[in-house]
Amino acid sequence: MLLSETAASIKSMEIRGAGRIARAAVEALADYAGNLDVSDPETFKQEMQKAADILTATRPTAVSLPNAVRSVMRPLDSFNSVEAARDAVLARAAEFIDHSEHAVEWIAKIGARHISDGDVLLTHCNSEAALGCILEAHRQGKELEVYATEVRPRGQGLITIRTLNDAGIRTNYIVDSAVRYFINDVDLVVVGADAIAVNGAVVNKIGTAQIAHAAHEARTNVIVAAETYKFAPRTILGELIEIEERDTAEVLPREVAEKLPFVRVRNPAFDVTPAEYVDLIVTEQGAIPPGLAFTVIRDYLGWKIEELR
Ligand code: RUB
Repeated sequence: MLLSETAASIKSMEIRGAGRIARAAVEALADYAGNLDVSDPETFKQEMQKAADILTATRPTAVSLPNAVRSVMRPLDSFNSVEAARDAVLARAAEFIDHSEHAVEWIAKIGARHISDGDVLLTHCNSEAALGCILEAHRQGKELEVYATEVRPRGQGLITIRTLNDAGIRTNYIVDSAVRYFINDVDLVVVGADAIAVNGAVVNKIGTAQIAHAAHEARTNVIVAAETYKFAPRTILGELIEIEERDTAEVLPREVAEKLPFVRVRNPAFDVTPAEYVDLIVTEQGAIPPGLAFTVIRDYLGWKIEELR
């Protein structure tokens, strides 16, 4: 069944990156809705909610996931037949996937405007949106060089350098801790996001905050490429974004850790970059300073403070 397979693949990171996670979850929900054999709309809604809960529990930090699920589930309250509810879910799912794919293309076009001919860029982790900007700038004929980090412990930098290499972009592959050593050679940092809080703070792969700090110190600009569905509505209420801590065996093999009883291995997958270290957030609706995060949550995600009380 696509639902449990997708949930397992997201959890194991076979499907990863906030945008891809959101699209895979929506596809799984649509498939589940298409095959759900129940006769009354209330049961349909309850079963869909259970499926949605399974998907949203897979990775807690990527806000794209609950935002995507919510946008597909939203029409379910207003139908009194299973067929109508099913059609609505399928239509919303198709709409979300189409929007998401176009959003990445728009972000690439808008982001590329902020990349100049001759720029040396630095990117961290493997972000479809961030790489989209770099690839688009390259397609436009801008001469670029990129520093790409390794991304301990899961090594997503390898996916990034393969993509950059395939595009023929001159790339330097460095360990995460070499960022400050090279930061003065870098003109612009381009990263993605798993979540953006109402105050403009950006949650992305662990290490992003250190990179942004080094960039801030070196007066190197930092741009974040993120679809509007990565903005976290519930941060309006002061809710914090949960940072996923993954299996410690990703960092240190269990047989080594077992012999070190006084050592506790920690493995947070994401960190929070304060808004003051971010110069621009490139969304599919345009590039905004982080201070305008609330307007995205209100105008594009449709969340109003008065409805959240
Ligand atoms: C991926 C990561 C990416 C964002 C944005 O972390 O931090 O920078 O998800 O990616 P992980 P995209 O590998 O743990 O999923 O732009 O592709 O949505």
